[in-house]
Amino acid sequence: MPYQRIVILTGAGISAESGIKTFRAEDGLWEEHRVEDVATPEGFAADPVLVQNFYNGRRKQLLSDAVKPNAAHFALAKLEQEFDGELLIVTQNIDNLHEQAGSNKLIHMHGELLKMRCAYTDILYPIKGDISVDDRCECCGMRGALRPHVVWFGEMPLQMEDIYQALETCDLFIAIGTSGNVYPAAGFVRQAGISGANTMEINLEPSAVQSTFSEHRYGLASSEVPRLVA
Ligand code: BJW
Repeated sequence: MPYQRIVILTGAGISAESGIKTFRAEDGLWEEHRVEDVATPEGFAADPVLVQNFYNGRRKQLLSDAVKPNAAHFALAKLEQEFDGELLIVTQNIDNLHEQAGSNKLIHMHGELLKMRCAYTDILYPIKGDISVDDRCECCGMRGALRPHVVWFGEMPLQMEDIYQALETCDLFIAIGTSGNVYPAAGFVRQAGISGANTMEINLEPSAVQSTFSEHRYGLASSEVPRLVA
């Protein structure tokens, strides 16, 4: 590969073939729930039971035997192992399928489904099962202090400094399975382009920011990603 520094942004589309719903498809998560109700701090404050149940359901699905990494996740893990230069995956997904496939250099910019966070101390806790609003937080002993470790609308995504630093020095940027509707992630291609990187979109269909990419490959992530890294 004629590249030294690669940044790969992944979105819900890469996990779709693993059985995890995307957000904006006709049968997507936002068809079943109003975004404002389950993915904003205001929604959580108004109805914490609804929000905890929404994430409990998604956690149960992620932990079920039916959900496994697919060929696209495995191809990226293989690329990381075999690539001589630096490779960073920035995922918007809160599932752990990249880790399960073997990727190590990974930033979860929108958080992680299998962690909770104390709203007062920011201490993180791994979780395996359901969380109830009545559960006590270990660090402060308060009920209702634990919230999903996810980034909701209006909140700052995680590790932004690390991400922008990588974007400023990368020579290839690839976005996989993301609709390009949510910022700041949708703006990463522009930043990478300014840095002089080649930019490639891999998606089922043109994204909202498709015109910003220099290359496009449209199809299933499980076919296009292994083909790219072969
Ligand atoms: C396949 C496939 C297959 C299917 N193979 N492909 C106006 C302008 C600009 C910004 C704003 C604005 N007004 C408000 C904002 C900011 C706001 C925002 O972007 N709003 C927009 C709606 C306009 N953003 C924020 O609030 C963010 N914070 C922020 O901006 O802080 C301030 C800041 C300032 C300066 C610098 C930095 C920050 C926070 C955003 C948090 C998003 N949170 C969620 C929920 C996370 C937890 C959870 O999972 O529940 O993150 S929302 C949801 O959308 C989730 C996703 O990560 C995110 C992106 O979705 P994604 O991955 O693109 O999924 P889909 O469903 O949209 O698309 C899937 C794609 O895959 C489709 O295109 C399919 O075709 C494709 N596909 N199957 C290949 N098999």
